[in-house]
Amino acid sequence: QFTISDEVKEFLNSNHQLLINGEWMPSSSNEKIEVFDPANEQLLTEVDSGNAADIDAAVGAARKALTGEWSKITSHDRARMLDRLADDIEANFSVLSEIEVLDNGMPLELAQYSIASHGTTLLRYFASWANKLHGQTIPVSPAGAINGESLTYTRKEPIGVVGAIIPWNSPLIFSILKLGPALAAGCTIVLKPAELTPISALFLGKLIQKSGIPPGVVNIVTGYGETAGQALSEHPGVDKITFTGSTEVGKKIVEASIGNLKKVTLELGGKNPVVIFPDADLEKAIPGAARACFFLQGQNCMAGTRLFVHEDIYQVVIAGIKEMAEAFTIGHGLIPGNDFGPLISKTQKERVMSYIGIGLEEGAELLTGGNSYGDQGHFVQPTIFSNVDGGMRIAKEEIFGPVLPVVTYENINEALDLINSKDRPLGLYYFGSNKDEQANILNNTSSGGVTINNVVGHIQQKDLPFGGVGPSGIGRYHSYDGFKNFSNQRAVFKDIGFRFDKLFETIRPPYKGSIEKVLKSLLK
Ligand code: TAP
Repeated sequence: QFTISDEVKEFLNSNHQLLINGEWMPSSSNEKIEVFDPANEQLLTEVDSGNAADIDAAVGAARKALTGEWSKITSHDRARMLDRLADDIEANFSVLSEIEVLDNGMPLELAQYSIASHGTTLLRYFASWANKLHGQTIPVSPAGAINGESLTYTRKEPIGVVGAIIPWNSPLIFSILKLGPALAAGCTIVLKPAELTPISALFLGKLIQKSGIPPGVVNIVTGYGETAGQALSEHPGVDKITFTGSTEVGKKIVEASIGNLKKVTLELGGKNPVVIFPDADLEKAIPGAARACFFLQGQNCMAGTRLFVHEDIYQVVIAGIKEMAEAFTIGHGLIPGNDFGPLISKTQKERVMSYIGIGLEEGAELLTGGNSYGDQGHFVQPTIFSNVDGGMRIAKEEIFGPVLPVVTYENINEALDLINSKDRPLGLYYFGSNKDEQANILNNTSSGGVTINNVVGHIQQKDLPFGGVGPSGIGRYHSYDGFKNFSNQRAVFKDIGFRFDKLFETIRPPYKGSIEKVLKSLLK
């Protein structure tokens, strides 16, 4: 019922190898990973399975490129190359969107929206920072200085070789988001896509080859997390890991990074609360809460998957969200009109179905959904549980699927208790108009970001720092903050001369005698 374009067919049928030092080469294991369309379980293609030896080769290439041709390219030219890459992504917009749908299962319109609104926009945004990596000029007054203050400076230098490990839920966007700031800052990179969705990164690799970015600056190693991902995190030649995925794997990455004390930026999971107050504009809050949960079938780190509704508006809200959940058209993302895709894999579907079973066992009331859908593909219906107690597992554990537990509360203190009953999430969504209550929520909760009366949220804004707190992450993405953490700040101090008598004026009498001899010999 849908067609795959000739260009995408040709790409899928091609030999997918690893991009190392600007060349496509086979993995040293010669093993392959099969890639399936999650909507119909058909084999799409196979990619090479990179292992530790391939990671080592890719890191070696990235290290060589870091101090080679790439280091001589000006920041203006780096910006130009990233802009060229964004142009090429836009020129291949329809092919890339189609690949993203086949690989991940998301509806075509969503793939198109995310590439346009998020992918290339952020790439161009980071390109625009490349030539603004300014250090500081700092007047310093060394003790004993005879020529006034020294105008000392700092310079921002690339942090080095970056290892990027990404999940399957928005594969193309995550590839772009990892490449953008690292390359803009002058780093080189080894990218490890998720084993379930490696295809768009490989297509991107072909565009990178055409962008003028020198060989070895971007290396792409497809492979399994426990082998390729682990080897990348442990590798002593990697200076920083930028990771998006589960909290569990995030912890493994921190452990693996200890060997050479890599810098680590982690965007992890969470069970993000959505709170609707009685004075909320329900025309916004109802579709907002439905989209917050069901966007990408709930497989989204920012998904609002715990809904807390004031008891006065509870019935209206759940009726509205039920209507929206039942209006989704489930099916293959390439069939026009379908707006609700499959889960990524059989394992993920089984996990979600088991949580639906847990919800029923816990005594929650199934308002809608609750079943898998169709006879092929990993579809699960949008599912809503009402009469949920905040302590139930479905209200506390991250399901990473289209399951929305709805809990009622009577007053703001109860709402705060519900929000805070789970460790700090990536995002918090708030619908309501009372300014005191807004302040109360902000002052008495903690999360990576907050979105008020909207669900598009802080994640979509290129200028806003995005990331988690506590178990939902370390460090920030997007914005200047997400860019500057790919640089080291190096202080350069220039001697401006000093005199002992001036220096000794600054030392208090009891210490003078004891340090005079040492200083004289050191500063002769
Ligand atoms: P993970 O299992 O954490 O996988 C993420 C990436 O890490 C994949 O490339 C995976 O490789 C790799 N990996 C697995 N084990 C590894 C190891 N020992 N060392 C290094 N890398 C390893 O997450 P997932 O299943 O893709 O996504 C689901 C979870 O990610 C959810 O909990 C969700 O909340 C979170 N998530 C968070 C965000 C943000 S923005 N915070 C975004 C998306 C997802 P393979 O897949 O190839 O094995």
